[in-house]
Amino acid sequence: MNPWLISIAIAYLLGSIPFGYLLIRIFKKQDIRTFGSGNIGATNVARSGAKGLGIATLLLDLGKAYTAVVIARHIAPGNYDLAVAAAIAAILGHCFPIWLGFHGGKGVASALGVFLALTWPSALGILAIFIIIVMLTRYVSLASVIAAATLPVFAFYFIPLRTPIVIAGFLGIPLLIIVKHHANIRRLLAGTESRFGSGKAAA
Ligand code: NKO
Repeated sequence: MNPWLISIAIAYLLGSIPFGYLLIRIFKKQDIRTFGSGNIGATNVARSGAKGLGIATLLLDLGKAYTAVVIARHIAPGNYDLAVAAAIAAILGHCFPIWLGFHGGKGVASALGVFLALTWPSALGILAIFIIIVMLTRYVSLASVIAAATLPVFAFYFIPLRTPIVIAGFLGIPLLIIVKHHANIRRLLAGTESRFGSGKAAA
């Protein structure tokens, strides 16, 4: 079978596993999409009161995306374009999962996973920026948007390849994350975004 097809299919399917949704469904018998921001990501799972499940969601969403890229690299060693294509497919799976009517998460933890596998120094760079902004502002969404926006700066410094797929992945994934935060950005501008740990859940 074509290595591109199989890598992209595996990556999409792995990415589309909605861990936040599943953990809350299984352990709390609730639908996370009816709570807080309505997002299935780690932040909203933690916001719902399930701190441990929030951490589990972060690790599982990160891990599935990391694994998708590692599998692609095993299928076609040395083919960085194919690894980036698998990264894009994993993020699309997370953001648009077939199982939830294509209404998925915002891609933050998953993106950290794929970039750890593709260019770990860049991933550590955006993680540092993310942590600093959360500590300063307690807005996870603001930290996610700014970390996403700075990813291309790190990536184009650390990685040598400049093919169309690499450029599409390293610009397209951050762009998708920012677009997925459109409601958060509107709340940030209006001053109504909930701060992490405040107990307030913006709808
Ligand atoms: O519920 O809309 P919400 O307030 O939940 O959630 C907004 C939030 C959505 O994302 C998440 C995942 C949170 C993961 C938290 C820690 C992971 C460290 C992230 C490092 C930065 C990666 C940035 C992406 C780069 C392309 O935003």
